[in-house]
Amino acid sequence: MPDPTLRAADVLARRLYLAGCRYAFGMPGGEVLTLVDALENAGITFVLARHENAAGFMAEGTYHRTGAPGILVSTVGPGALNGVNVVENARQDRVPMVVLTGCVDADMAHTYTHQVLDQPAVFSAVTKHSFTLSAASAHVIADKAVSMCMEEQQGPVHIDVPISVADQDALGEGELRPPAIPVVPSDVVMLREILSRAKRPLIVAGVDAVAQDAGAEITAIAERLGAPVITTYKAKGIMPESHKLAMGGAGLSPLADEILLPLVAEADVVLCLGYDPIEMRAGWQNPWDLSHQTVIDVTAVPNHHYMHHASYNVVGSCRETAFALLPEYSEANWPDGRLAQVKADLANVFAPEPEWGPAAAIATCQRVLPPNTLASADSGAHRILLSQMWQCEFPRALVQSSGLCTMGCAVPLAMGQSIVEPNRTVVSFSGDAGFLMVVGELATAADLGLKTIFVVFVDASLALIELKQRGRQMKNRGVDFGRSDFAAIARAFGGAGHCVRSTNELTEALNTAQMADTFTVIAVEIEKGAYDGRI
Ligand SMILES: Cc1ncc(C[n+]2csc(CCOP(=O)(O)OP(=O)(O)O)c2C)c(N)n1
Ligand SMILES: [Mg+2]
Repeated sequence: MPDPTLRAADVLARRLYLAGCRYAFGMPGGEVLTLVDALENAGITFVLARHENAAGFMAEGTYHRTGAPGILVSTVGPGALNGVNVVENARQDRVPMVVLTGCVDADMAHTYTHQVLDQPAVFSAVTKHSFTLSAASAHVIADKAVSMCMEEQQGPVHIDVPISVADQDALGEGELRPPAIPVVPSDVVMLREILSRAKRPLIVAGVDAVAQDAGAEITAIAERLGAPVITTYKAKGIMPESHKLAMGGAGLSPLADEILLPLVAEADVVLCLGYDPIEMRAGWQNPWDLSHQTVIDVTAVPNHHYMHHASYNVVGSCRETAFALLPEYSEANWPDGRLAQVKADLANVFAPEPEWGPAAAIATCQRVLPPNTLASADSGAHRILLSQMWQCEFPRALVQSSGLCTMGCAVPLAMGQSIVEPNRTVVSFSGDAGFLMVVGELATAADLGLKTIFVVFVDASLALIELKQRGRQMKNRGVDFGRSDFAAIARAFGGAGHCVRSTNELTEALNTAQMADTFTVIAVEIEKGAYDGRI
């Protein structure tokens, strides 16, 4: 619960105290008076030095004897700049230091310039990270600053503190979240025991598991535990999706979340392997409750995302860790049929339309194209449906931009794969707007003699954005556009083109495309609003 008596500066000061800091050094100006007050209230002695640079070296001195980060306090403008030398020294000498500078409020900076300069830009160059304090996130910023400056390689972190923010009530949680416990190799035995004893273990795998090629290890540990595996879109296929323990991909579909998040909530132990929530929507912010669930997070890098927290955090190779964690026995005991039910529910909500539509088209492509097909997806409504439906039997079977979600990636991603494997079936799936962003690359496909199949979902709409606009009861503006003749465009660039409006026509077009000696564009004509209720 928020504590109404705490100012943002108090939250910051208390977190520094918890990190073991007992001294702060600097020279105050009017802009940091609240900060100095808060530090002293928290039990941190403020030492007045005669120059900010010397203050920074005194702070470093305390670090050498206590192990806690040094604290440097400088006021706006000249005070902040006087500290730059020692801050860069801390970066080069791996000294954990929290650098607090006063600054004018953002609104004021538009009409007031005295002593004002871009302090975050200055300190970004000489620190591991520069934050600007906000009242709502003071506890998060304080926690991140402390952990980031202490992580390897240790160094300085900067927090710019606007005058009025320091005084504002801290709106966020007054309590500080317990940090995940970093795990040392000897803890592996204890974690293996936790996994062995789990009654309902569950695995979440993400992009770093793919980058580290951890498919075999993940499949082995899932099978040993009888644990269902949910992946991000990037990690689809890390374990064959036809496997009875594979629950498919998740991330952007509220429909899938309705089925998968309850399963996560039922788990008693969650093992995250290379799972980076950068791909996930808001439903995956803190999807578990650490008061009664144990979460073991095996990550490539320390957690700076704060999308979720874990009970234990192993920073390192998820492949080697998964191998090391493989338990000898398992007490797992998911209720009979529960996992099969989840798979059935997912198949049901993402079932193809009986006649025609984007889901019927996706199902047809998967049925007709060979099992070793390489697919890519663009950004938009079609991509969410595709990612939920497309069954991947091996890693990288479906590639896409799911962290940044940029349009215009599917066509060139597919072309790059066709260049390396010219005789393999490679298919890209794009929306009509995303395809038009990169349509000129068809000329490159022609130059290179690629036989890539480009499927375009033609709905004359930025469907995903139109859905959101309608969902907010807003007028239809800037989301509709004309239908282009994509088959004719393909022919104009020297490829083959088909325009299809039924599963039969699509089947025929796919078969022809696989025998063609040029690239093929297949325009899948669908209605506006075709994704309603389907993603
Ligand atoms: C480069 C870029 N610009 C804008 C967006 C925002 N955006 C996400 S989906 C989308 C609509 C894409 O329309 P379309 O390619 O026709 O796909 P559909 O949603 O209709 O399936 C837009 C504009 C984005 N993700 N990337
Ligand atoms: Mg579209």
